[in-house]
Amino acid sequence: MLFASSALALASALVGPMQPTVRPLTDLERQAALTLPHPRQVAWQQLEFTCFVHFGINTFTGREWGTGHEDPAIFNPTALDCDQWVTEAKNAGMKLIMLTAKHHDGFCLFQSDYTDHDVGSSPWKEGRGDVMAELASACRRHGMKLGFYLSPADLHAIHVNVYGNHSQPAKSTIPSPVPGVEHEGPQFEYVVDDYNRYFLNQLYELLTRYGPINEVWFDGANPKPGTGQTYDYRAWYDLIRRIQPEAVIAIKGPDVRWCGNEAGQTRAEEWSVIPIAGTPDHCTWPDMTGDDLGSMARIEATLAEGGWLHWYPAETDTSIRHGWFWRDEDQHVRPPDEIFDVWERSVGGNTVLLLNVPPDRRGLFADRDVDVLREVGRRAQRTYARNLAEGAGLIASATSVAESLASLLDADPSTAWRAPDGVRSASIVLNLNESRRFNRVVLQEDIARSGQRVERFAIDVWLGNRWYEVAQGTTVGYKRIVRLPLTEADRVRVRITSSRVSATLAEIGLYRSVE
Ligand code: FUL
Repeated sequence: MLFASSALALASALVGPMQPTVRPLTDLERQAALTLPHPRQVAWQQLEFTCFVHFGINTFTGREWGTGHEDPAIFNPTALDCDQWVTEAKNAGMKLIMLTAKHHDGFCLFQSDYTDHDVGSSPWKEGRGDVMAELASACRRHGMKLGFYLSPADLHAIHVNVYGNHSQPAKSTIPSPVPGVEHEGPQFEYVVDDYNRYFLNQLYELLTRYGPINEVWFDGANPKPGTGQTYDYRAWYDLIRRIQPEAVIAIKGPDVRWCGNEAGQTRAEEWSVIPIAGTPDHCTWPDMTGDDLGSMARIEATLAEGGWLHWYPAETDTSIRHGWFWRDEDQHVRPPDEIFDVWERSVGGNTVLLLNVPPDRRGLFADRDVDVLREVGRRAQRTYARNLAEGAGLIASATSVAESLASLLDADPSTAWRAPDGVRSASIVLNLNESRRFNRVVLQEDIARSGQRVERFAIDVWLGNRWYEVAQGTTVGYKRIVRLPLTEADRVRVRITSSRVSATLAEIGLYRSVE
């Protein structure tokens, strides 16, 4: 259906010329616009689509949360092949794979010197296998980035009296000495209790043995709260920063925020500049599940109570299956339409999509999951292969203080068009030279240099002899994908109707979806 069809044309409004906003700049607004990401957060955001791999003891019991009493003998994948995971993830367009190195049950998919509850005690490869090592070398072979999830909650460690044992913090060397094991790498000292020492030693193993790590993932879930165990997050973060400073620390950490649900829902307005209570050094990174996390009103209220502004972008984590772990042949696998819808809303909603694909008992992505991944990758690739605005003539209502207008079509989000300070609304007209049919508009901001500024925008098309508004939106951030009915026009106008400090955009794209 073309946009020009009567129902939609009637519903759209005639849009008049832009009036520049003349509200004076406040310090708070400046502070919000000047809150910038760390380079490691920019690099992470540019990954766009990443893969979670839930695999472990639960794969062999059919449970979502294990008990910690499982016998390592049940872990025995018959055909584990990390090259298959990485190849399929790569074909889907994913740029990082993150393994559940240890889930809440405490069983480790890597060879740990600090526990027997690991792959070393399993029959898989006669106890000499290491899933993290196999994944790391497959990632190296295929140019994929690597991350790991190390569950803070650990039921097995409760059973062996390491977790929640009320031990006193003691000065501890990391890596702690182990009889018969030579440690050659750097050493660190922390004053920590038994579980935090165990956890730091495992972090050390994961951070030093498997090459570059780009994401470390901690959650707040705990199947057995109330043991009195506390986590020394500051020591954990310190160790990660010292060994792998490029790695973002996600969820229960300062670099990447949980989107707030596991269903793939996204916010209409997604800010990466977030007001937090107190300073980042003392923040405990609580779950943030509300609709409004970063409006100016919220910033004002939080900062009035002594809060801080922090670049804290969202990650949308959801599973391709019903449940995080592979369970059985009948387990529901979400169809490509649904996953592609999540992909467009999350990648195109200023978040990174972390899609979980759980290997089966063979240690392979199952055929049904692979089919979905391939189809999602095909649609994303084909839909967004060619910007139909390429070569368009550009006219802006405001002069530019950054690079020229041409940077809007140069496929490089690190070059941007930006109006002078105080000009918070502006419009950009694209003259396409000929009629083009499109149903996706992609907008981007240069987050590395201008942070996140756009608060509201609208899109108009020229039909006959006037502009019709076809879409409205709120935030843009790293990337906003606007979905429209199929529209045909030779002139398109992007109006930024409100922004912080100055209107800006780094990229504008027009695309047509491929079924
Ligand atoms: C949660 C865990 O409890 C789930 O089992 C799963 O790992 C999910 C990604 O994080 O906190």
